[in-house]
Amino acid sequence: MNDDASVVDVLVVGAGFSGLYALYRLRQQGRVARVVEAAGDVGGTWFHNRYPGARCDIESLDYCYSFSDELVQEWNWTERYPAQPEILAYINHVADTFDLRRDITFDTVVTSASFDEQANTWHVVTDHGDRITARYVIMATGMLSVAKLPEISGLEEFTGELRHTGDWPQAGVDFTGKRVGVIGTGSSGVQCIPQIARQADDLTVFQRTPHYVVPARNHPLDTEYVADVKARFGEFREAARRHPGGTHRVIGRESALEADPVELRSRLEAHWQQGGPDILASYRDLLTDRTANEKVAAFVHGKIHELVEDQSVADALCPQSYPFGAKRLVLEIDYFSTFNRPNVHLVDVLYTPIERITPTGVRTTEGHYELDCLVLATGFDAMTGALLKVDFRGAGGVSLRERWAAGPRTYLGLSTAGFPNLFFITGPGSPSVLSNMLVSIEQHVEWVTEFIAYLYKNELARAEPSLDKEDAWVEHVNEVAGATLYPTGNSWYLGANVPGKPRVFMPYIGGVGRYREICDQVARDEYDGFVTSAS
Ligand code: FAD
Ligand code: N01
Repeated sequence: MNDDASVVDVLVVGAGFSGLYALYRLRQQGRVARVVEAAGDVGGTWFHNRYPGARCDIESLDYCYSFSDELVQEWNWTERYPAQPEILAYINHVADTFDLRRDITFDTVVTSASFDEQANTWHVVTDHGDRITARYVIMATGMLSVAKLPEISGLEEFTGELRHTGDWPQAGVDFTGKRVGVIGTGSSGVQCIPQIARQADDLTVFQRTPHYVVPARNHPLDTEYVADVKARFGEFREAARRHPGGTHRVIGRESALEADPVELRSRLEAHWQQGGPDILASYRDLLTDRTANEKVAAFVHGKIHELVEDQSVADALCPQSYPFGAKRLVLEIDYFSTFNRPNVHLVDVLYTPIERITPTGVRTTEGHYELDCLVLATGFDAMTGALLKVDFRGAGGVSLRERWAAGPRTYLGLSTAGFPNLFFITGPGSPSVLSNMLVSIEQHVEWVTEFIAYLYKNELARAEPSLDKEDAWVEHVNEVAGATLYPTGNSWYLGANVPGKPRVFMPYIGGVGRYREICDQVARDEYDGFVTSAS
């Protein structure tokens, strides 16, 4: 990093979808901005998660930027659910088109940041010892960017190839002729297992909790459909902005409790055939009423038993311990049929727990599995992981880790009291991971950069949320979550996958459209809830 870069108006951490758009907007506003990125290039999630089968579960025409009509018109998505290489190519295209790389420092990790109350600036330090002074810091560090290793002893002793899906090598991994093990059957596991099974000699899947999995029914996009959406893209995206999930999912108004059994089955079957996550919204009460939820759960269990030949394996693949949709619903391509292959074995480690990793494989209470490669599809320290990896010291030297010891506390998911001039993109307390992230990212980046422009225009040097507004928002986020079945899911939404992490439901379930209205109203009310000052 050169000296000119060490004093900036705004430091953006992370060069995924969020950080790139933040840089674009800040430049447009004439701000001196710099992005620092741990990876060697742009892409964020789509740079790091290159495992075979990695793919989006939001449709491509929704999962893209809308800020530039030229970009919308010139880029042609090829599939309903784009695969990782296509998404990464898109992000690279964006970085090239808008010449973004010249303001990004790669291969550099922000490690600490302390707020200087005299100067109202952040002093930021990187792992290379760079020191950057910034009036504002935008954390575009991702909600799913800190790979989580499982708490299993002996991991470091494994002498074969050990890989985490969230930190996949750029050169790829060749499984040909190998005995492979996969630990984890969430979205990443479900996506990579069929691909690895095709290549490897032998695949053992170590499953602790089965996830609810429904068909993706991915397909090439029809060019006429793409042309039609592009012709009315403004209106198309506006509908997503006002939608609870930031998509175009049709939300059922009826109750599953009142539905005639034949009608219920035919509606769920239609969703199953159409593929995608919309089955979650097939009835209005699936995520609020246990009995309604059990109807769709029973339907999915039936499908698993049809698709998997060995009925004891089918039984093991049926989730029983939490409601349908309370953990992120997973889309599959050839997942269930993979368990019909002779080279694939399911080990139910709920009943025969993993005791340890050995130099040559995995030992469960039942036996030892010899492996050449072990793939950890074990998820992420989600939502707070990347934020708390940085040693933030706010006003009065208070540590963010200490302030959030009982769980993250934010106002609107955008900012936290006591840490002035610090903003989060899709942070805890916002719709974030429960939404189409591209809609939420654009909304947050636009809101934060507008706020920064407002602060400069009004010669204000410091802004942070008031404690009472923050408390009220946290209470609201909890209250809305408490009215649903989500908190019963023992998921990473709650931090349940990280031992010792406080159990707090982190994303805001109130809906993307409603949330946008709240944020817009706050801005119209001269950033109500933020305490600002000139010096
Ligand atoms: P990220 O893409 O995570 O980028 C953050 C960047 O910050 C990373 O490159 C990281 O290296 C960098 N960084 C973090 N900490 C530091 C630090 N201290 N110093 C320097 N750099 C740092 N969302 C959807 O809406 N639909 C999907 O279908 C979908 N699929 C997904 C599939 C996978 C495999 C995963 C893991 C996530 C998926 N998501 C999906 C969520 C996805 O994370 C977001 O959609 C989006 O890509 C997030 O972009 P971002 O820029 O906010 O964060
Ligand atoms: O991680 P996960 P992920 N022993 O936390 C298991 C997004 N995403 O990377 O449930 C044995 O969901 C764990 O078991 P259990 C998406 O938002 C999207 O798959 O804790 N098993 C679980 O099965 C997603 O939700 C896509 O019992 C252990 C698995 O590891 C999020 O990222 C694709 C274990 C972790 O599942 C995270 O998904 C990929 C242990 N010690 C990711 N520790 C799309 O398709 C953990 N597990 C869009």
